[in-house]
This record gives sequence, C-alpha cells and structure tokens, in this order.
Amino acid sequence: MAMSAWILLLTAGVSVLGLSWGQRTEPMFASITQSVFPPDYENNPTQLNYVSCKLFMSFHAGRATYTDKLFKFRNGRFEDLLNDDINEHRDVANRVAGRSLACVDRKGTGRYSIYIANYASGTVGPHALIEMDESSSDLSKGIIALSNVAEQAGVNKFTGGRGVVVGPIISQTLPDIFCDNEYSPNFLFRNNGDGTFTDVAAQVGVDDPMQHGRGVALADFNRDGKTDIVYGNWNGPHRLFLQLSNNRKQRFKDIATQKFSMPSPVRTVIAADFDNDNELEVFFNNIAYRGPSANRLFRVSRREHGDPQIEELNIGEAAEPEGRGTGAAVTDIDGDGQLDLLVTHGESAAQPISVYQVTQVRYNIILRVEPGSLNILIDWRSGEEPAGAAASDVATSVEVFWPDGRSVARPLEPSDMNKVMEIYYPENEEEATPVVEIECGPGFEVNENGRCTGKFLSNVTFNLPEA
Ligand SMILES: [Ca+2]
Ligand SMILES: [Ca+2]
Ligand SMILES: [Ca+2]
Ligand SMILES: [Ca+2]
Repeated sequence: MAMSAWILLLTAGVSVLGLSWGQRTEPMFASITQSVFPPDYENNPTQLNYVSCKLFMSFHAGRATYTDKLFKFRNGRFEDLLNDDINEHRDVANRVAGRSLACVDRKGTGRYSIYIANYASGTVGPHALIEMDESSSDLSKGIIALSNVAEQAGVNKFTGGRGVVVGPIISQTLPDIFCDNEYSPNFLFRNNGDGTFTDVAAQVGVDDPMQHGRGVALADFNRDGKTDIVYGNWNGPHRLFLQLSNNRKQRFKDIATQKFSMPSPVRTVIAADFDNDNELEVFFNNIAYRGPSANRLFRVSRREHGDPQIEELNIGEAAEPEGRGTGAAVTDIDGDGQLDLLVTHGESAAQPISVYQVTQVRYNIILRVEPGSLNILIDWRSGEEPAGAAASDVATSVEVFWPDGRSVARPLEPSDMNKVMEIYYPENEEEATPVVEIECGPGFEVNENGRCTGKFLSNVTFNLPEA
C-alpha cells in the first residue's frame, strides 16, 4: 500500500546552546539564480516548470472564467481528469475562484483528497474536497471518477479562502486542516478520526476573525512535539501561534514579537532551518505593489524556560525590495545538502524567478526528511563544523508516524551519516513497534509507548473536545 508518512521525531541526545552568534549581522542569502537557471530562461520566466502541483486554478472571487484542472499523465501526455466525460456532471470541475490547495489523506488510508480553498462570493464557491470515487473508477482502464466530498467531510464553508496547510496539528497522527481566510475567521478543521472534520479555530484561539490571511506554514518551533502555526496577514499583524502544552485544554498563543508581527503585503510564509543551526527560520515574502516592500527573515530559537526567542536576521540579497513576490519554496535545489530558497514573482508585472543559497551555514551535518510516496528518506551529510562552534545536537533515533497511527522507530548510528535511509510503511503490525531503547534528550522522557514526550506531558491523556 502506498502511504506517506507525516511525522518524524528526532530524539536529540545532547543539546549545547549558548553559541556565539557573531555572524548574525552577516547576510543570510546570496543569489545563485544565474547558476541554477540558464540565462535564457531568466528572460522568460513563464517557461519555467516550477509548479509541481497538478491542479491549476483561476483568480478573483466567486464565478471564474476557467474551471479547475487536475492533470494525470495518461496516454503519453498530461490529461485533465476534470474534463473527462465521467466527471462532467459530478460537481467537481467548479468554475469557482480558487486560491490555495493541499493534499490530505483524511482517513489515513494512503489515498489523498485535494482540499481546495476557494474564494467564495456570497453563497457561490464553498471550499471543496475532491477525491477519487473508488466504486465508480476503474484504474486498469484509466477511468477515474472524482467526487466532491466537502459536504460529507464538513468542510464546505463559504469564506475568502487564502492559505491552507495540512498536518497532524492537534490530532496525534491523522491530518487536520488549517485555513487562514480573508474577511472572515480562519478554520482549524480537526480530524474526527473518520475522515470528517470539525472547525475548532475559535475554540483553540486561531480564528483571527478581523485579519486577512495569506501565506501559512506549520512547524514545531519549540520542539515539544506539538505542531505550531505561522502565517502572514495581508497588511495586518503576522502570527506565530505556539500550541500550548501545559494543560489539557488545547490552545494556541500568539508569540509574535512587535517586529515579527509588523504588517506587510505578505504573500508567502516559509518555515525552515536554512542555516542548519537546529533552530527554525521564518521567511516572509512581501510583494512590492505600492512601492518597495522588502522580504524579511526571522530566527525562532528555543529557550529552556519560556517561549522561543524571535530575532530578525539580515536576509541579504533575498530582501528583493522591488520584488513582486507571489510565491516561494524551499528545497535543496542543487543537491549540496544546504537548503535553497526559490522565490517566484508576477501578478502585476513579469519578473524572473530568483534562487538563493544560504551563506551562513552553522553546521554541515544534517538529517533531513523527505516524505515520499512509499518511504521517508533520511539524508545524512557530514562536514566540518565551523571553527570555534560548540557541539551541536546529536540525533540518536528516528521515529516515523503514518497518518493511520502506525510508526517505526530505529536508532541512528554514526554509520548512518552520509547515507539515504529509507523507512518503509510497516505492512505487518509486528513491524510497527519501536524496536530500540530510545534515549531522550533534555526535557523529554520515554513514555509507556516507548516514545519520547515532554516530561510535563507524559501522564496527560488526550481528551479531544466533543464536537
Ligand atoms: Ca481571518
Ligand atoms: Ca510546538
Ligand atoms: Ca536556523
Ligand atoms: Ca543547496
């Protein structure tokens, strides 16, 4: 069964912080666009095939000029499934303005649905959830019937849809859905365990009703095993919602500092550890539409007692004050083990894509996880530590959870470095058990399931609020 895994816990053995950050004022990003994309392409950015998503949608609100499209490689070419006869009268090829989308394995079966954050106009264009109708499909003949299951899943709401992210936010392993919306409260759809959802955004404190969300990202900023939410509001205060873990009630707290929250015409938000120092950075991609608007970069550093510390970094060439940034992505585009930043532009004027590499790499030893269709790839690379740097965290084990709750744990040995490790979905129950004695890092201890959890959490039973 093809399944994709979500969660990975790295158990840090030793954590020595208190490094000297003498390089803080040095710029973080330098452009490598010229070496990554041939110059010819730079003059015609529309030719670049930078969008891996297979669904394209239209703009504005309510009724749209173009229907959604869902391309499948079939008959030697990409064909639009929504244009197939079988799907014509199934309420799936909406002529509705869409803004964002995400894939969600809502039942943990390994089959994805596509969540579509539409931008409604009145009662036209609720959020949609498209998936394959297995009983009406015949894969061997290439027949794929699609259904919009938004209503049965409880997500067919009308709003000014903007950003959407999917992950085990407040559920243990099943995917929840967070939408930051415009002119209306945000949604946090908690997975009820059966593929349906309940909006608990107001209950947990992330509804932000007066603000207009744009880019959004999920990350665990304080590494307590609970997913946190960061997003930008259009010319409004940006949010860093930390999920609280000190009581039974699920709540989020905005820990954004004044600088971090400073309103801007934001389009994209990315959370990643760009410089490999084991602390996450947040990148805000701002669009220059009424004068310059520089992009910004913050580091969110864990603190032993208290909320993470947020500091603005020198973003370097990725500031792009005149950039009409509309999208951005993070990946290791040149395969050198360091994350790179890719920024797209457009909307009000054509501008080339830009690619940046990180100039301030703290450590050249990383453990990076890439969820694939069948496995998790763990990529170790080693290198020289910067002169004078203290010892960094040591990853001692890795644990992978699948949406259906199965997990695999295994120790990490020094010999695992510089290798790609593949961890497969455990088809048999007996494989799906922690097989190692786990050594937990400071502040964590092994719970009854053999997993590391925050000490103050280890005896807490999770009681989800009733719908
Ligand atoms: Ca909102
Ligand atoms: Ca957290
Ligand atoms: Ca970092
Ligand atoms: Ca790279």
